[in-house]
Amino acid sequence: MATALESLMDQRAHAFATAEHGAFIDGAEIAPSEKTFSTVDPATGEVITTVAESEDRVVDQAVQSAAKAFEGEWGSMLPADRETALHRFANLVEENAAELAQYDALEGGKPIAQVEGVDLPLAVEQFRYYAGWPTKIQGATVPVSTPNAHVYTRRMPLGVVAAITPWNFPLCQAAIKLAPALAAGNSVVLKPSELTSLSSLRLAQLAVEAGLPAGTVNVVTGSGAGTGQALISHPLVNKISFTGSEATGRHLGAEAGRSLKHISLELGGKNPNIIFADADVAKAAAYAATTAYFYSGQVCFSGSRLMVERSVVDEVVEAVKEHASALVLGHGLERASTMGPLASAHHREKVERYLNTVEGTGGTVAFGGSRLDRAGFFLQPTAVIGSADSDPVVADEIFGPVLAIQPFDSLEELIPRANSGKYGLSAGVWTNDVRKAHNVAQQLRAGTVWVNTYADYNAAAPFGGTKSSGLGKDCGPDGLDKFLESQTVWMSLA
Ligand code: TXE
Repeated sequence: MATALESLMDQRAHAFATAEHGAFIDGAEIAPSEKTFSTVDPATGEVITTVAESEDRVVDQAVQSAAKAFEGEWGSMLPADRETALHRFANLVEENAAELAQYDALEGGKPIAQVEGVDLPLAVEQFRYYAGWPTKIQGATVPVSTPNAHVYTRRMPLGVVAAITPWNFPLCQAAIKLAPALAAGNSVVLKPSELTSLSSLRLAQLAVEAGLPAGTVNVVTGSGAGTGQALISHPLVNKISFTGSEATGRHLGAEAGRSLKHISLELGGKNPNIIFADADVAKAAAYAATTAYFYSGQVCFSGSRLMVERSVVDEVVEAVKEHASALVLGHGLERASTMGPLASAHHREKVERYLNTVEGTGGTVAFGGSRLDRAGFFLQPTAVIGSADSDPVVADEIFGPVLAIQPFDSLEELIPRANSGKYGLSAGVWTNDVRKAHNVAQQLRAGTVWVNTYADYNAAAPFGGTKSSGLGKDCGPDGLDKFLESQTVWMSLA
């Protein structure tokens, strides 16, 4: 196994990936604690290495280190110097992109070409975009109706941020949290998913190399219930920034309520991608397939619910099937792969449980639905058709390569159906009628609507959900704002 991996990775990345790892605190990785867990290559099921399950005392050490940086060198750094440090950080992520990409391709089972082409540029873009902000964070003078008063506000960082990330975009999600949190002047303790620790640990090394003072970025590895829980309940943590499941998001929200911490949540989605008959159907179908199977459907804004005007359903299903059959399923580190495995054995079983409900509830598996006859947690690209809006395969976030296709007959019928789910993260609309496009976009309860495109993402454009998809936006000024708070100063001029 070691030999097979060796041939797929460069020497440096292989050595880092297969070394034992501990938490990263105060500028360096510490020796792994007594309690460790194994990380697994999802494309083979084999163990990659062991990583520390950071206990309460290690989490405390990381939070204390972040608090010290916030109250010390990092917190007092001039805005222009913070910008310079963040630009250096962005440059280092870019310079080390080829290495970083290997960690997410290995642990996440993601096709390496896609990690290099999508995740890494998005991560660099986050650091570059937010690196420009520190010198532009401004308060305001306030026109109060009080005689002889001069009132102004200052925008201030929150302090120590707990950043908790999932396994589907490990490096990218770390960047989406670190870049605005640091630009605002906070320090961070990052807890990556226990499935994907490597890129976050390497990112912390690059932060130090970029000149961020020790303790500004710390990483605690470990489980959600152990390490994660210790982090979110630590009294010195003032803000929780979370991306992950709805269930964990609700749990963290309750914890934030108990201890009065700031919180932002980017949770799941079941995103209606709507194709009208007057659209460029071939283009719409190609995008529909791409977004449904990209990273095996393990994307919060995956176009996992495809609603198609009835007259073009057959054409769309045929085109999606053709695209699916052209996908090359394989190890993330093999360049020919265009679709990888699911993230874990446990997760594949969950996806399969959804598939098992289809036939009993009136739906049909149009194609796919089986495991591959090989090691690893692979599942064929799959489509189901004919399931009702309330069926689990349509209503729930499956987070797998399972596209639920549903015909519709009229605009009047479509809107309430598309809005019927509990999520409201994103949606797609395909039509050549510009009035219809705007009308539908405005009626959809979704944080982002893409028209005649899908899944575009940029650090400058706010992204985040309504309803059960979360609280607060990533990206753009909104993404920065949630890491700041106002202080109001009243001064008497009498
Ligand atoms: O998520 P969890 P899981 C959805 C998707 C997927 C499902 C489960 O539907 O099938 O969630 O994935 C940490 N205190 N999304 O189980 O458990 C955990 O260690 C502190 C959508 O991986 O929410 C990890 O770092 N932290 C999503 C992170 O939370 C805790 C992306 C996410 O894990 C914790 C991923 C606790 N008590 C999954 N419990 C998206 N929005 O893109 C867990 N964690």
